[in-house]
Amino acid sequence: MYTQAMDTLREEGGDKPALRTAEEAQLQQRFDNRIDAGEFIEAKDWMPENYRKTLLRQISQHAHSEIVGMLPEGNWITRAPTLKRKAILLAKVQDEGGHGLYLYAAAETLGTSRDQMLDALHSGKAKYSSIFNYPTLTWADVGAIGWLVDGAAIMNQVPICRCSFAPYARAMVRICREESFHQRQGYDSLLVMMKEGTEAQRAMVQEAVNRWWWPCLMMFGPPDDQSPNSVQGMRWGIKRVSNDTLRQKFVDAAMQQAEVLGVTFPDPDLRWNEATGHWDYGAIDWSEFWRVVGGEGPCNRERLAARVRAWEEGEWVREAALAHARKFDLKEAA
Ligand code: BYC
Repeated sequence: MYTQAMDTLREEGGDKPALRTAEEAQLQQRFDNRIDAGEFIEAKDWMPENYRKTLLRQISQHAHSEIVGMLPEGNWITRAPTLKRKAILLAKVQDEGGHGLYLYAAAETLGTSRDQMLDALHSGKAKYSSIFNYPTLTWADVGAIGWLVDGAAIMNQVPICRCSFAPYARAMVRICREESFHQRQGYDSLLVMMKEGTEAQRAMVQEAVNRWWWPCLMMFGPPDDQSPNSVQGMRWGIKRVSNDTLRQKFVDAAMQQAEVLGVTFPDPDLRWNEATGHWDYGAIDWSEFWRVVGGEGPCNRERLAARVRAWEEGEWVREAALAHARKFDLKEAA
């Protein structure tokens, strides 16, 4: 049932498919059967090279998103309005760092080291989510990120808990549990401002929601018919639900929550569709999405520079940790 089109072996430098050995063909068949049966693949199991590459592409991008995602909210830790909000924000940003580490560890099981992945991020080769290239201008942005960005992240990530690659699926179970609290804290923070705040605070919330809405819809990736990786990703059980389906589920859920909150979304075409049972929404500006993904978003340079600076300034910490580990090993060996 699963096409082998993407993982046909090619002779070095040529475009003629190389012949598979009988053993490789058998391994491939076993792998396909296991995917068909909905079994999980473990790191030590045989897998086609393109399955490994696809997973590495997605998991490293996901891990980088978590650690770059610490930056926009991290900017507000020193300016949180109360001790309670500061403690919540500190814990949330720290959780994102932890999520990055679970994911780097899952990617390492596929044979790429964390240093290699970080090199790719710092040199600008590796992608991370478009959403983190937008600025956090006011305190309401922190709530809007929690509600909308984490809300979109959960919508996308819950199906990954059933991803066919077990180390990624296991990491996602832990991540999703924490993400749901992240989303709730964001919603709660906005709710307090909307229900108990001043007129200026309500206006600040609405303004933040206006800025985050469209970029959040873009988080799910290009439309299904323009998503080059979807078909194979779904066949391999890496991706369980399509970009457009998840985007629609997100819009439907967000509309209900917006009503309770008392905010609107900046889209005159949002309309309940009796026939489909979903909210219709307006056209997404995909040229903006590709600009941001291509490095030309409002904060791409700032985010990358902050990551590189943190890496360089943290060198002495890595060296000290290694020296400590070496000393510990020597003591153990003595
Ligand atoms: N940003 O064929 P497609 C979070 C790229 S939230 C940048 O549909 P695929 C957090 C895509 O990589 C975010 N690039 O790809 C929340 C591909 O380029 P390459 C992290 C994007 O993989 C709060 C090209 O466009 N979540 O962590 O089938 C605080 C064509 O796309 C984006 C994840 O990463 C984008 N938004 O589907 C802190 C979830 N969308 O790679 C942290 C895991 C698409 O061929 N990832 N592209 O050069 C996924 O589920 C999938 O990779 C995607 C894309 C749905 C994102």
